[in-house]
Amino acid sequence: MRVSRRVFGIGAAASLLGACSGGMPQGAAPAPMRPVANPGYDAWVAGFRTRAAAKGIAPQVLARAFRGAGYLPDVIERDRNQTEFTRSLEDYLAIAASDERVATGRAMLQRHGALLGRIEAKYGVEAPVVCAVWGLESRYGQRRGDVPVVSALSTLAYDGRRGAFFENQLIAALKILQNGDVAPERMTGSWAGAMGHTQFIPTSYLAYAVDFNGDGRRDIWSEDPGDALASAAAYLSRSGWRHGQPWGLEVALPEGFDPGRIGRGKERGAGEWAALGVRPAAGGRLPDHGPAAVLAPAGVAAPAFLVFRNFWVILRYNNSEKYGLGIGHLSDRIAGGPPLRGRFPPDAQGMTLADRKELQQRLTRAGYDAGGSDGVIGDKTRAAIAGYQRKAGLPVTGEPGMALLRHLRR
Ligand SMILES: [Ca+2]
Repeated sequence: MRVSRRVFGIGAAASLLGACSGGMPQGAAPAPMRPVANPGYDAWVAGFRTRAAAKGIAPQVLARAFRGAGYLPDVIERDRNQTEFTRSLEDYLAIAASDERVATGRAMLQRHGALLGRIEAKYGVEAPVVCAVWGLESRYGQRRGDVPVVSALSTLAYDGRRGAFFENQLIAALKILQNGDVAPERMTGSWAGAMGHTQFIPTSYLAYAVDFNGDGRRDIWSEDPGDALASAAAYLSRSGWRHGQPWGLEVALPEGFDPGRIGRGKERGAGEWAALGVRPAAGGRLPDHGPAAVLAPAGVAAPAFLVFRNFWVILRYNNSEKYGLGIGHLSDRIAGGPPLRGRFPPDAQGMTLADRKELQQRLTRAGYDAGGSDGVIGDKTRAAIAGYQRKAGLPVTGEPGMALLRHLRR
């Protein structure tokens, strides 16, 4: 059964948003979502009960699942404001493979080495790759989500923007409850119903989740990450992952490389790419792992990648090239690899990543909370800029720029 999360469109996105120091206050967990009265929602639930019963959900399961459930306006608010789609590859990778996420990933690889080794032996997915999925999806279990899944999914199904999709997810969630894998009050997740350490949506859970520790329940919600990490490996394995093969690697494109050769569906062998002047960014010879595509999502003047079969397997988990590169690069870093060698060109404000980091560092030193210095300009950095501009008597725009950086350097 093929389960794509594309229609869903978040997956890593939700956790990345939460992890973005420049974009969100760090450490400050958002207030828990509370249901509000909504007669339209109540009428929808009444009709849904009939449809759910027709799909085999027992009345007592339905009754228990909806006890205390309700309409969550914050879920709709989140659904309408998904900035993740517009993040540049540079910002995305800066967040996905931040120093902190890499360091924690290396620590988790050590701490859970035995478990990850058993998972690799059973499913054939390398420990750093499973660790990277864990890191991107939930910050290694720190952001598993505390939104009640039945409330979230019923709110989105009632709202109707993608009503059929979310009603299907809601039915799947009720099947999970009916199976007895988890109690309703423990079935929490992201605002859009992605659950546990590896942020499975309910249909993915039904298709791929496994009971790795053998206690009779497929528990992806508990502190113990074993079932969840094995479930992610099972997902990749059944999507065609090949053990011992890399996802891809960063490459350097030759001067004048034809952009028409870039992208999925334009695969060539390593020898052909080498003949066209494509080289590993780290030097040496291109490895040969079968048909490979060149990707350069930020243009030929930015870091480029040669990707193999396993890259497209990652996209079965979450159908986004940025996500695939995020998982691939983070897994390489967790395994001890270096940062990207290529540089991204300056952004629309003429600033490089180094400029943006310096801006955040100088704002912090000047006493403003820029939300860290990851080089990603988010709400906190903009607020810090506005505060500095106000104090300095500059026009208050909240926008970064080289003139502002020069002002801070004085
Ligand atoms: Ca279990």
